[in-house]
Amino acid sequence: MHPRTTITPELRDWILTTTRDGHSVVDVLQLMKDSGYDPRQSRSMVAEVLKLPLAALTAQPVSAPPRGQRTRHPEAPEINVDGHRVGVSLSVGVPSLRVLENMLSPQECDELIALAQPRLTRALTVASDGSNQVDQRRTSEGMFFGLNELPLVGRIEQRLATLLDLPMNHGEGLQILHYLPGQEYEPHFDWFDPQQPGYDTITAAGGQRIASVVMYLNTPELGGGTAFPGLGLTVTARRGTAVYFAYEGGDQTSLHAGLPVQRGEKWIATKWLRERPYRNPRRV
Ligand SMILES: O=C(O)CCC(=O)C(=O)O
Repeated sequence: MHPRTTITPELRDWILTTTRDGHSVVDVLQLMKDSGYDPRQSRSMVAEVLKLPLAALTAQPVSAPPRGQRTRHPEAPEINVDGHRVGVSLSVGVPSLRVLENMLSPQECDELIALAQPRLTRALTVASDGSNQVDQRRTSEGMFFGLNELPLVGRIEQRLATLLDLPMNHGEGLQILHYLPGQEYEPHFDWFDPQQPGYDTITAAGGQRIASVVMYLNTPELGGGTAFPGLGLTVTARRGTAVYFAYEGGDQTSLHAGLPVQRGEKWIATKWLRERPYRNPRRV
């Protein structure tokens, strides 16, 4: 027997809407846990609302998946993602890193650049208090698309979601960056430092970042690769290719940098993925 629970109409609606929106039962249980619900009671309530046998939920992990395994790390040399063929040309174990060929078609790259160009402003970084700041370490220009803002953006977001087995709404809006000669992004981590005062604000929606995908929209004439100093690895920026890497907060191996462009220009689209569904009210 499991404990008797009272399910309010609001909670019933929320469970139904959240699962219909594409969240897994594990997500729902985690969100309830984050809101202070007792995990045993949550399982009973979700089982009742979704008319599932309680045993099916008890068998599921209620806590987050093991470190570094929240996204699927693509393994096969070539993967058919909803009719689009993505190749894996390089794999690293720690951090989990893949170089993905043909992540975007040449047309998709050109369209993203054309759409972003009129909306570019100086790229910012997230300050320790959670605000956005101008930062000498990041000298490019950029812009954000809202989640699923345009059919093209939604199609790319869905491709990433399928490839990495993570619902689309765990992604922050797609960011486009433009670098000119000499511009760069000095070595940094994409995860947020739990010791920083703004950590709770930054992670209130979506939790910690868990993976990044940097997609190259053009091929700079020289320079502009993405370097991983701890691995002695530089991923060459080539149109349509991407580098995906997964990490946990505090993971030192994911240190990376956008190297200075030496000749030509560099365009990238970056997707940051969160541990839970993310929605930025300012951008979506
Ligand atoms: O420009 C690059 O190659 C890397 C970009 C990057 O690290 C970022 O946007 O977080």
